[in-house]
Amino acid sequence: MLYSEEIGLERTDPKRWRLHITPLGRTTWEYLSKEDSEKSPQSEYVKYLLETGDFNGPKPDPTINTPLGKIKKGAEFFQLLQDPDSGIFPNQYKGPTFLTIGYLIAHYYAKIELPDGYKTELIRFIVNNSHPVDGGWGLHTEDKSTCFGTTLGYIALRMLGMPADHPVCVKARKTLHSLGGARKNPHWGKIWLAVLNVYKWEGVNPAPPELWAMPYALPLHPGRWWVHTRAIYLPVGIVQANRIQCEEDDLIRQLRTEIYLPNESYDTIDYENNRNNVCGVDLYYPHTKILDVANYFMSIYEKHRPKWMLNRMNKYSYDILVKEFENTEYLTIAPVSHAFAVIAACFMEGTEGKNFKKAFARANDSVFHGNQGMVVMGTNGSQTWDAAFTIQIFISSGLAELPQFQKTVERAYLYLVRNQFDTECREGSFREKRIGTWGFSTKEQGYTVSDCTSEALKSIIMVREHPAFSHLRDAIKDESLYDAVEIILGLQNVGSFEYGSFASYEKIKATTLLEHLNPAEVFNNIMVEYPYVECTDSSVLGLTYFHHAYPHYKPAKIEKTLQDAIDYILGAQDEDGSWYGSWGVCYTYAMMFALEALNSVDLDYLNSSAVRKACDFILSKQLPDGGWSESMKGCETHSYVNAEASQAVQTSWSLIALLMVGCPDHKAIKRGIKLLMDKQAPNGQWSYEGVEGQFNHSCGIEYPNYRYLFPLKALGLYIKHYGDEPIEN
Ligand code: LAN
Repeated sequence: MLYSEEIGLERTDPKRWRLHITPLGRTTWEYLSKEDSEKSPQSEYVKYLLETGDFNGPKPDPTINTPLGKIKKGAEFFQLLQDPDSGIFPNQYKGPTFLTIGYLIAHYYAKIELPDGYKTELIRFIVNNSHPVDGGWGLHTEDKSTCFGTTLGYIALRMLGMPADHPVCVKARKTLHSLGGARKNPHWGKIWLAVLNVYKWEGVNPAPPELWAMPYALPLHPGRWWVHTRAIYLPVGIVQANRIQCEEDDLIRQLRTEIYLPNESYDTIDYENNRNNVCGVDLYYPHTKILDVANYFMSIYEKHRPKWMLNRMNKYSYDILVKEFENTEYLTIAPVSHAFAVIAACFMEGTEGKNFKKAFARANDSVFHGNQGMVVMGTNGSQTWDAAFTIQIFISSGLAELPQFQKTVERAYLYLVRNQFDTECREGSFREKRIGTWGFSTKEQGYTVSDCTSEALKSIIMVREHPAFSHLRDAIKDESLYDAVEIILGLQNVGSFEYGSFASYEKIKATTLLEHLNPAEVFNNIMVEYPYVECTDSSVLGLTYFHHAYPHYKPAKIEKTLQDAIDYILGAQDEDGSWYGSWGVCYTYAMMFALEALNSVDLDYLNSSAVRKACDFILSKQLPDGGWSESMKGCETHSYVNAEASQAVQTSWSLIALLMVGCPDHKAIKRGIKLLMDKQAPNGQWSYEGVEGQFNHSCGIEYPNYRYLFPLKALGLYIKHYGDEPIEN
């Protein structure tokens, strides 16, 4: 039973929610009136997502005992989660707890009410994800309570209308006080507190917009930072330099008395001396002395910045922000930057301003409903990424041969075709060429991701080469694939320590020494791009597929790129045979990608000692029940840490890795397959067992479609190697 139900919290009627989806994959939730909801039926995937109780899953069949039987049942289930019109698999891409606050403060600042039903469901989500023991919140939903998470969770509940004497608030406040009170927030927390007008700007380390006006040649220029950090600090610069704050009202006055320790008072806190005062529990990555010195000088400068300079900097950085709006259909890269950008636009243009209105209209794109309630997600979805894996896995596991599964592939393919970028970014927005590539979610969001492009490219080639889909071959032209390839080739890093690798969104543009200036305190590796082994693996896969399909297209260049990438991957392998994964949990995730990439250039168990070492590592982690299970703790500690019990996703990743490279330990593999099959419910469903993804070494994020997709892939590979024999005890 959900905690919100246990304590009798109000909820909306799940049957009245509808999910609107555009052909470009934009998702927005609407709560209909009772009459309207009776007129329009709810789609199956919404019933599933909200657990309304009347989801018509496939007919359960407890007699299935072959891998192929399980694959078909699993695919039958998964198909129902696809929106037939757009081809996407909408899902609540949840985990981070620091995103809803921006959405709420942006509304509060602009004085605009939330849509119907949202408040009730946002409250439910926060309450359902509070820590079961102390009632606080962490950085992500499976974390221990932190000052950052608890402050933001508490304030969000209060802004959403929960009274301070509600038992949930009383408990959370107690935890917040035990963590030192709101004064102990890390940088991003302090910024939000200051914008809400419950903390003073003197107590926030500066992020001046002037940085943008420096010459680009300087390695420090924000245009060289990691795209997310850059996109956040651009509007933050405006918000902070202008000391933007919500108008004081009763709630704000009350919050000022609630979030600090009982013996502290909002008016007497020495804000300046609290700039670097961060709760020990939160402090993953304490900032450096260099940053302290830089902050010291920047804050002196800020105090004396002349008005004319401020106006000039406002204009200068707002011009760049407007370009970011235009490049992303007003979404900006993700919800943190979006909330700050909406506030900056409101300040610069007012609520009648054209850019403000357009940006505000996008506020609900990342808000997603689920059975636990509503939450602001890490991005506006995972549409492209999921579509690409669906295609690949439906084809590789043989499902695409069967007529009843072909529509799923077709729809996902057409989604990818529609969502390839076909315009360039505005001049002067510090963005690279993007025509021909794909992002993680939608075309509208507009940010090229190296591996998303490569996985999409690979999927498209797979469909075009498959006889069942010959009628769709011309939905995309060869030239459009060449565009993608050109950009992938250009994304390979050539610097000395990362030679041959691929980063996430762009080529590495500045030294990692910039990490010394990372002000965030709760995330590592956010200042610049880094080489990522998974991104490199996917790039290898995209390029090898392309190279086989188009052997005459720049073969020498592609072969050289592949060779360098493979050398990078081999060089990045740890002594014990493992690879550290940055975007999934953790070693298991990276091992799967790495071994598939190595296999695509014909390295396998027999001919490669690196592969054998990797297989030994994986086998050494198999649990007595035949499965695998890695905990997200290892992401922080950079070591393999077991989770409590075997998980279908982790087991699939390990099996895929072993099967890809022909690991000969049939017995071990078969035990894993057996566990995977046993975990499937008779109607084809696999249940959630633990967080699958992560970012910046500290934050967990769920990928709800992984538990359907990767088991299908593992089972499909098993059949290829060992046939479709029944697997009994
Ligand atoms: C994602 C999600 C997808 C992910 C993969 C494609 C899986 C990866 O291989 C490349 C990086 C990428 C695109 C990625 C980057 C960082 C994101 C956007 C996220 C983990 C989802 C949320 C996160 C974003 C930065 C959250 C906001 C927080 C900050 C620290 C800025």
